Amino acid sequence: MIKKWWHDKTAYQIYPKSFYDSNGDGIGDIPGIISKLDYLHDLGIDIIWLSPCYCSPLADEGYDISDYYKIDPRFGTMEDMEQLIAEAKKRDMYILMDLVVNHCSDEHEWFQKACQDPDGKYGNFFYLKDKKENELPTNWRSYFGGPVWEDLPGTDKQYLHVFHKKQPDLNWENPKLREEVYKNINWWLEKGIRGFRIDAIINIKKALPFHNYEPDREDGLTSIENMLREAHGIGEFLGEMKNRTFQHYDAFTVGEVFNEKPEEIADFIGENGYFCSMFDFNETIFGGSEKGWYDARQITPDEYKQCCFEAQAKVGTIGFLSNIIENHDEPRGVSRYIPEGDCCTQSKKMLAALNFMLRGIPFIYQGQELGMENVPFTSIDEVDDISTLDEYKTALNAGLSPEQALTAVSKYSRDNARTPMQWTNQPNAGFTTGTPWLKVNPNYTSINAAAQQNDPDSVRSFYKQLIALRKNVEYKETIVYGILEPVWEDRHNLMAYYRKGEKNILVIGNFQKEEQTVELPSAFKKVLLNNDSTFKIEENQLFLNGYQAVILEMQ
Ligand code: TEU
Ligand code: CA
Repeated sequence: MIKKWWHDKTAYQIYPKSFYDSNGDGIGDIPGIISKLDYLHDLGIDIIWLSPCYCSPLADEGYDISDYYKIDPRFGTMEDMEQLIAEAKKRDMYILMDLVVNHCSDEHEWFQKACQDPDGKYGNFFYLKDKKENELPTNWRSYFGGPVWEDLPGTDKQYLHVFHKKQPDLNWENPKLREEVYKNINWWLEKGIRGFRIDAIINIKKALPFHNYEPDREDGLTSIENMLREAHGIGEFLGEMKNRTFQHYDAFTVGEVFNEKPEEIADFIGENGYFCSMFDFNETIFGGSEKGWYDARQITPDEYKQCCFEAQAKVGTIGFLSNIIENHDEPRGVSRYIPEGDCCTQSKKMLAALNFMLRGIPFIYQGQELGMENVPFTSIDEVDDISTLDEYKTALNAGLSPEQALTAVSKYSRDNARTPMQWTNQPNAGFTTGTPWLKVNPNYTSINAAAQQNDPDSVRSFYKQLIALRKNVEYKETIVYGILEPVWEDRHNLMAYYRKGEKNILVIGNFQKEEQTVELPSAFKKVLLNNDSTFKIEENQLFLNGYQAVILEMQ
């Protein structure tokens, strides 16, 4: 395997709006990020992925871009961005931007021009269809609810949007559109960013010609996934994009890829893949229901383990997954994967160890290193996220009471991850001196960075140790490149695996509050990390306290 600069890195996702507000307007911003670079550097972070901070009406919080070449004034200026890149570089850190090119904003100039002249150049940047009375071009349901078709203002046409109506899909079949995308990517890479996280990219290839699919809900519509399953040939776009852009800059790219088929993994993330890496979403999609969030099923520890191992087995040594516990689209992992009532410092550290030591690139989402938890929403009015609002409606339509619907969507709300970062126990968690754009989780008085930074037993300190272990010259080779081999796969509430390479590392997590004992397959050499104050071993019998996790170097 050819070694790449990004293989041994640890990445951190920043959701700029909620990270740190430097000027008191209640919105996080780039100067705020700059002022926290030392915090991230101290944690051991190498790569920072910024969720979008381009000009945007923020209908989908920045994933609706109205100008790909400008920073939204709410987040700062281009000079701020340049300074961020430079300051990161000084600390040997790299910036990734979010590449959102399945769609733009309906306030983008291209879309405005398409409205003015739908038959002209820019009309062909989008998917437009003639409007018919009482009939939509297709019965596809958008990811955020309702049909994917909307009237193109001032015309007798309709446009396609697989996400929100303020996010018109870009027509990748049009080479002129693709040229514009590549130009933009190269422009940013020239500026010194080191790569991209690539948003919703599997949606760029549509099954042509458009047609209806079997409805799967009472609204008569059908999930977009039914169309995507039939869409073939995305590789032509992705290969071209890579050749025209990323490849020339040795950029690090992580695709937001769902539903790839096993035989496509090498095409996506093999040595010559379209991307360097892609996220493992196996755990996050588990238990999902076609009906909506209200019908989703909670994952158990055994299922969590299976999901991780399944993804690892699929990829093997073909490439590198990017492993996450959460992101800005997901609830907080500690609230989701740790059984209810058991969420505590110890179990949070266990989850961290089990996920972090998987083969792949670890991505930490802001606040994850503090063990930030889901938010107790008391009213749907506290929710900003369009996806949650739609799922709430879906739950009501299915007959749930408003209270039940709120409880159901609260579990999965994207806003769980979007509340302001908890810096201190001061008002608004020290995130802003003004009024935060989104409610702060009331538990900031106990869960915050200031309290954890100098506490050797904090969740943050544990993350710091995990990152340090990944960088440790003695173990690095094994942690980065070693193969992963599950152990005791059938043991209930126990997740354990080897990382084998130059060294032999065994990761074990007792995924329950009760103790359990395991018989080590060989003698151990050294305890590399332990989230518990005790380490009890007799002969080769290892006694694990509830939610104890250990990382051992084996003979
Ligand atoms: O998400 C893409 C996506 O396919 C979904 O998983 C989405 O997160 C889910 O439907 C929400 O409940 C990406 C971004 O990560 C997300 O924030 C954006 O909203 C979306 O694309 C559109 O740009
Ligand atoms: Ca601000």
